[in-house]
Amino acid sequence: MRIDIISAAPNLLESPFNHSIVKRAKEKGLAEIVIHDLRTFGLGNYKQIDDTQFGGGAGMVLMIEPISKCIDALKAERRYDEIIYMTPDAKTLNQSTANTLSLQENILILTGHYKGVDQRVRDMFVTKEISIGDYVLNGGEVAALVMIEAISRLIPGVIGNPESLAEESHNEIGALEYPTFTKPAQWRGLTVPEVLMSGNHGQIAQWRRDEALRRSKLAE
Ligand code: 6GU
Repeated sequence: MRIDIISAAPNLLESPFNHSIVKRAKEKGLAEIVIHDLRTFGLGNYKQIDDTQFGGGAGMVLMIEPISKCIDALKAERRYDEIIYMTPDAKTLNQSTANTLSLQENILILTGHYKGVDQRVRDMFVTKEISIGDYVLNGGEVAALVMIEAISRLIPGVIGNPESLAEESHNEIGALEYPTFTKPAQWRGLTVPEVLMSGNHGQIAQWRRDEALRRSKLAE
């Protein structure tokens, strides 16, 4: 899978891609992530990328021309399955969306800054708009990182044991994960549920289902 990101703050993005699960996906040749500095496509000597909005009002708006130049150049190289605009005024990312995106070949992510982008960018280029929750971040970069981490670990082959994906929180049954324990069995008087040390796999599975459901109810 190839992920292109267009950003006005590219240095915010670089470090996380060289660590963690995203790094693993890159090293295995399963994900390629390319960051494009919007400023490179800026207008004039000052490489302008934003301007005040028509009609007045606070905040600068990212202009359509630098963005269109960048997107046109990328689209000339390959076909994109989705062109995603990260914005708080969109549908919230969930596990199902992450799953769908993890199966795509090429996605292009546009991260907004300041007061957003010229609406015509959204109308002309963007095929999907995604938020990561009901709060406002200063730019879409951190939101893009969150989404890319959620996607990367789902790309087939990135995680060694796919069972851990099927079992984890927020998969299709909607139940949260069951509680987990490791050694020591006793720690400052706190013990581990007896059933987990019983060796009875049927009872263990039943206990885990019950606990997962109990947690899901508590989280509702
Ligand atoms: Cl995608 N962008 C910004 N700027 N703020 C957000 C967001 C995105 N998702 C939640 N808050």
